[in-house]
Amino acid sequence: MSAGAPDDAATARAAALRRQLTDAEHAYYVLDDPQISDAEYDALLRQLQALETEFPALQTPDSPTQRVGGSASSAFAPVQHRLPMRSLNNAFDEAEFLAFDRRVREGLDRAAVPYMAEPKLDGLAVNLRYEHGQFVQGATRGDGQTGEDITANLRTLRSLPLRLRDAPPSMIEVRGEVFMPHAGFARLNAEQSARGEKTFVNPRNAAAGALRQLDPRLTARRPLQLYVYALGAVDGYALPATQQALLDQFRRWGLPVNPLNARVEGVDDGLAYYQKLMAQRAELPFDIDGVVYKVDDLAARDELGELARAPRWAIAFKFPAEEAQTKLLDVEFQVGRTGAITPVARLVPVFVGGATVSNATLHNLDEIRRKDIHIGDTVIVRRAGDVIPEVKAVVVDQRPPDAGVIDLPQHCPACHAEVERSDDAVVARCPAGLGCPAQLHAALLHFVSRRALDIEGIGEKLIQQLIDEGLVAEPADLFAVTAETLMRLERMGEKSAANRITALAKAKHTTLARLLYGLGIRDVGERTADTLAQHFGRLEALQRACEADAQTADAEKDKDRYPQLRAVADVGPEVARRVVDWFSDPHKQAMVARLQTAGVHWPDVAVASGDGPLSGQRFVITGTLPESRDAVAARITAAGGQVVGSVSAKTDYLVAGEAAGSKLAKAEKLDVPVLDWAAFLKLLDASSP
Ligand code: 5U1
Repeated sequence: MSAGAPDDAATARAAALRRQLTDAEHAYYVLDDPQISDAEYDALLRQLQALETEFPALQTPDSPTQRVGGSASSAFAPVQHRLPMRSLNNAFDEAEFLAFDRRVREGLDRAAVPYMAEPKLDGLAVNLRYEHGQFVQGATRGDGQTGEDITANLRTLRSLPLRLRDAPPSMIEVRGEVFMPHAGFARLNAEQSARGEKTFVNPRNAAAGALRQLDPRLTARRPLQLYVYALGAVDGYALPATQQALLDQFRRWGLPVNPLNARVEGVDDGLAYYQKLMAQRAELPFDIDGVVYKVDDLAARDELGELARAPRWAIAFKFPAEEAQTKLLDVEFQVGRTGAITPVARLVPVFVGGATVSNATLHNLDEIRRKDIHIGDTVIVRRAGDVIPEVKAVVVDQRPPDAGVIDLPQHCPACHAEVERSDDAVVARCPAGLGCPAQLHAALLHFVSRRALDIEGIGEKLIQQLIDEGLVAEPADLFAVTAETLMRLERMGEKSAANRITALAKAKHTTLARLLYGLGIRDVGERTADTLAQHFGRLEALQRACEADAQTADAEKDKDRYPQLRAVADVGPEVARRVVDWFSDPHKQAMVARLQTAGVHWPDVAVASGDGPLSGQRFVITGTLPESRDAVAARITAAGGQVVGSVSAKTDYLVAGEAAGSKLAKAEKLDVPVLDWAAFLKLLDASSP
């Protein structure tokens, strides 16, 4: 190692590396436009570290190598805030939000007031002080007057610039929220449990714990992020006119600002923003618990003034709580369509996420052990959007002494067959198939469902009665049900019974994809069913392929197993095995034959000929188009193209209609060309001879 002074080349190289690394951090956290991979970033950082070790004189306080500095301390020094860090008043419903807007409009004597609407992050508020562009101090909110000095920990956040860009004022304090995104939280908890350490209940607690680490090296390992949203004390800076302009200025200084922030013109616009954000909430990469509305015009804020605790010019309109505490009364086991036996929590009813929840899924025994759930525990229940409620965590220190251990049952709770356990003993399965009333019930419900045979008017209760009366033991039996039977069982009127019989008759004319989905083959969802139908075109072709592939089940090499099924787009070895096993079972073969005898029929699907103008091209169809999905697929296959269910890097085009959702987002992410209806017709036209 050289202890001498750095030469010009080393100095220039260190400066270039520092710039590259800082630019990469800025691109990633502020512009949300990563320029280099994590591995490249790490390699550059190591180069800079090596240079700085060789020539310590090259080290600067704002070098990206200096994020983790100093040693562990025993306490955080108090920081007196130069301006109080106020909190926000809350609105818990629309009326309270409208009342806030009324007060603001009356206070300002204006007909409508524009606001900046910003997602309310569920993290920890911090105050960051920059002097002459350098980050010099970071503090928690504390009681609003006095916080704690957590500078060393905050320096480890790569989203926090150590030096501001673009001519910053001589002294400025910015305020924002430190939070942990979901992906990092999941990774952290997985690492914690792999090490046998305590997992965190939610990202907020994990973020709080990370910021309060006495050793900044520990904070540095926690995936924290920052968004800034307000100004504290400033010297030498003339305020812009609006919050929107202030946020733009923050961005120019290189500070990270939430891209979901938006200016709304008044309450109606504000409510639309709230609804839109709430709908996106489950898919966002971080937790939010509402929307903050701030009067956009900064001069108008002065007119309105502040109360001791919170400003008059802002409000947090909270989302309904998605988490609540309750008690786990018992665990019951439910048998699903494929025989999987899943534990379900019976809870003291609790209002959460806008609904009363008294049952929640516990997934499997592995999950129960990982979360350390016992009967009698106080648990945190989560319900987000349409997602099934789940027990997220246990409040361990409230566990009663007689809390009960949960174990899988030995026998199926529905048919008492001895259960089969997976090798790791965490999943139990009832082996009785349709002989188990619970599996039969679930299988029939699936068969009649909207995306399968779509038989209207046949619901859970009726199916249960038909099973109880011994009238149906498999899907084909449904077509033998008569109006007289229905009128007797359900005590329904003649007209209603006739409607159901008509629905059954109508459902007999179906599609191959719907049938394959409706059969309930494990791992064959709607997309796979569709892909299988497109690929084979006829049921007999699929059956023949399964027959041939069954001969390869014991092949030594993985790649020699199930070649015909694996030739289908999106079908991997596991799904191939499931499909081959299903069609090789004589009982299942007979079941399909009986459906055909009962009159269930479907047209053949045009199979990609492979030699049309679109041959070799893979299409995905999504959204509402002027023609039915089947018709669009037929156009594609007629031109030699292939229709697959899901968007991947191998997809050539996404044909997207109105209200396209996640597939469109994925295509855009993967740079898959997206065709609207007009562009699709143009492509077909251009391809036709
Ligand atoms: N997005 C956002 N969150 N949040 C929290 N803005 C915002 N403003 C706050 C708080 C406590 O306080 C204002 C009074 C600056």
